[in-house]
Amino acid sequence: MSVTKVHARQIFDSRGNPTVEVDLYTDKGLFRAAVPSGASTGVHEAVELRDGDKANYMGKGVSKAVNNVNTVLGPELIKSGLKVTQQKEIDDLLIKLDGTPNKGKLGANAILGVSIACVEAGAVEKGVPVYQHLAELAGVKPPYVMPCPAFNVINGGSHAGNKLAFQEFMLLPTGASSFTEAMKIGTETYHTLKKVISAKYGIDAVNVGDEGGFAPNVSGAEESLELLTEAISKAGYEGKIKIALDVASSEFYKEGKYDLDFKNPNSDPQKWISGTELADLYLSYVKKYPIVSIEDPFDQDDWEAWSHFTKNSSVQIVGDDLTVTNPLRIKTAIEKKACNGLLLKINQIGTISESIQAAQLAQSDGWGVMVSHRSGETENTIIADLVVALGTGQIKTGAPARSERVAKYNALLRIEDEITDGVYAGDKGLSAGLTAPALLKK
Ligand code: 2PG
Ligand code: MG
Repeated sequence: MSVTKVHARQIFDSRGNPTVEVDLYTDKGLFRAAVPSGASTGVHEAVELRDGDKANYMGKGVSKAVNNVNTVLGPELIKSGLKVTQQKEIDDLLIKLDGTPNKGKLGANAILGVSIACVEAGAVEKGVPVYQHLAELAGVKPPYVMPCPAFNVINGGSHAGNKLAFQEFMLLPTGASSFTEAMKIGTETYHTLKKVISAKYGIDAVNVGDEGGFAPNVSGAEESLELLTEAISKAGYEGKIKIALDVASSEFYKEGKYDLDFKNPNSDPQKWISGTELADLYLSYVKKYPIVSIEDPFDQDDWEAWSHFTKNSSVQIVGDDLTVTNPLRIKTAIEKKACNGLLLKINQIGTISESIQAAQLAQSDGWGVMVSHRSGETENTIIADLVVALGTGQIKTGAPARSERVAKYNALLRIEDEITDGVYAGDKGLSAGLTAPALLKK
């Protein structure tokens, strides 16, 4: 069946900023999608169209993007007569209607809302779950792989009002036997961490950041890693939980150096460190702590530092701001051997078909692929379906707290409950340096 009506409106994300919601109708009913939004956005991401009118919503209104759905994308989609199951053709049409390389005319936020709503409608049209529809679109066959969750339990960087420069400290229950057990391990350790932090720093240190992780005023990464280690051991999960970092270092790259005190307006430029010094820090952490993955260790255009580090490290090195889910940037990263993991964010590229293409391009070079939320989220859970569909075995969608984060984890619990022949990824989705890009589907 084809689309009979499309209507977009402005709603709000988890940070209280406006975002786009799309209602799409077929004769099977209403299908609704909402679009997430980042804070530490890469400069090469597709354009999130904001009104820019400072008098309203601090310039963050999305009435233009909403209008683009209501007056261009929706009417043209209806006119095309495409069936909702023809996702690739639909996404190609949306891309063509925009006509720019970065979706700057109509907005990636407008386009993605329509793209997701079509996936939802397509699944119902076929009478299958969304993850199955997506797997069919991607050409991935069962058995389904349940991902290892990456719980972001300590928040820093641009996501928290503490001094910590590194943005995310994540717990990966790789030693669980199922996604359900991973949730048990993750939540118990999260609550244990809360006790550890409040005993050390007082109860005001357990306030949470944008992604539901704690945001204590620790002095730096090492102190955070110590807190994680203590919580893991107190919770009784030593060996079952590995650690991943998202440094989001583009946020503190200044004049060719890295400023670990970037939230201090009086930061001393003498103390900013080079890429090589930062790499040495990472290597010392990897030696001391069970770290298996480091995201955005260097600035989004500091290619040389990336290639050098990836060559010399034994853990998964994930491109986020570097690769922005964009096949062109991923190709360059493959050529330069800049990383061996992709962070997959659907709103960085703007359609579901291009997101699938990005994942498969990365996998073709043996990379790991971690499907990801944004720091500004909604109750939409499409990424839970997407990670199962792609079978990449890794998802990060915040701490196991705050409903916009837990909505995705809960969706995965439902999927695990439903599928009978699924397998839990554990650490098999992680690519590890040049040695073990263990693609689950191979
Ligand atoms: C990241 C994300 C999500 P943001 O850097 O990986 O955790 O943050 O959405 O702010 O870019
Ligand atoms: Mg990131």
